[in-house]
Amino acid sequence: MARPQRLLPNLTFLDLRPPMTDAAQEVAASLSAPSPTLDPKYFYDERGSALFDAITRTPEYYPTRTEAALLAEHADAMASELPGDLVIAEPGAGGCDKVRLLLDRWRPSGYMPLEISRQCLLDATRELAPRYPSVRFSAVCADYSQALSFPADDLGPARLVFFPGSTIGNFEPTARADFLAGLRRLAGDHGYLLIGADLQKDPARLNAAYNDARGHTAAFNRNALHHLNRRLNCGFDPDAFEHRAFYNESARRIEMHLECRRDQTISVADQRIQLPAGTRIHTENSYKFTVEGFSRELVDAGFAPLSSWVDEEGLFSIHLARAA
Ligand code: AVI
Repeated sequence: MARPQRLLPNLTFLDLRPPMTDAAQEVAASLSAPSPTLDPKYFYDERGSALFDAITRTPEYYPTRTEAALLAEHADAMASELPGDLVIAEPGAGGCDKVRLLLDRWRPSGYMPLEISRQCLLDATRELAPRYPSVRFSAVCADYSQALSFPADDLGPARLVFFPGSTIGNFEPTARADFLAGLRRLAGDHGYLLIGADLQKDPARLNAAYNDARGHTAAFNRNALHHLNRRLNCGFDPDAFEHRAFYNESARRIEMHLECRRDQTISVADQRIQLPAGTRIHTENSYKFTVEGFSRELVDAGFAPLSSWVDEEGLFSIHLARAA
């Protein structure tokens, strides 16, 4: 069993060595399926993360700034429903940006970011820990499945699992139910969950958010192909793909696709895969919720909803629940 290393007086680092997936096999299988797909995780190399950051600052992409405003406005009301002594656990914490507001306002006794990118986790926590000397930082390098089976500490302070950004909307319904049940395990029997969920709304508003005028979302979508070219030498011509993003009203989700404008043959894992002009590679779904529907999903996962907060325009929701 790996042991935590002390990096700073208030920072430990535990490396669970997330297993490497066989990207070549995975990509070959998903691209040669009758309806080709790519896992959205391939958006995120260094450039993809920078492009996502740029998306969050566009006027059209409302979720990030709406959620941040809700957290700032209601942080005290949230704290009033929580025990005084808390450890915040954040799976997929990335650069630990969104938690800063909670660290400032709540001064929890501990913060445990769980993140697959070792470098990103080390950089973020080395920068953050000295600013909050009263907070114990326990950084854990882990993939989602390791993060969700990280043992709950039922003897210590209550654990609040923080999962912002409506990333939950990027899971398919069955995987989402499993993931929420995993968040319940991570929270433990005395724990809590604070989670963001983007709401159903006028399709025009949603379509604009995923087709920003500056073209950052289109570049982000195509970046999956640049990333795979670099990593697996696939030979995509990314400029020959059109970004397509639209709200599918019956499935209540934004779909993102890359549509091939001309015939292409790419190669991966010793396979050559034909992509005739007009082929669409489905790259992402982003499900949109209602407050009531999402609360039901929380109940199904073993949580008791406590409160939810929605902005005045009804764009985005934040839910606080405790372990049932
Ligand atoms: C990370 N996730 C919540 C974003 C979303 O809105 O589903 C990813 C994204 N895709 C295109 N724009 C943003």
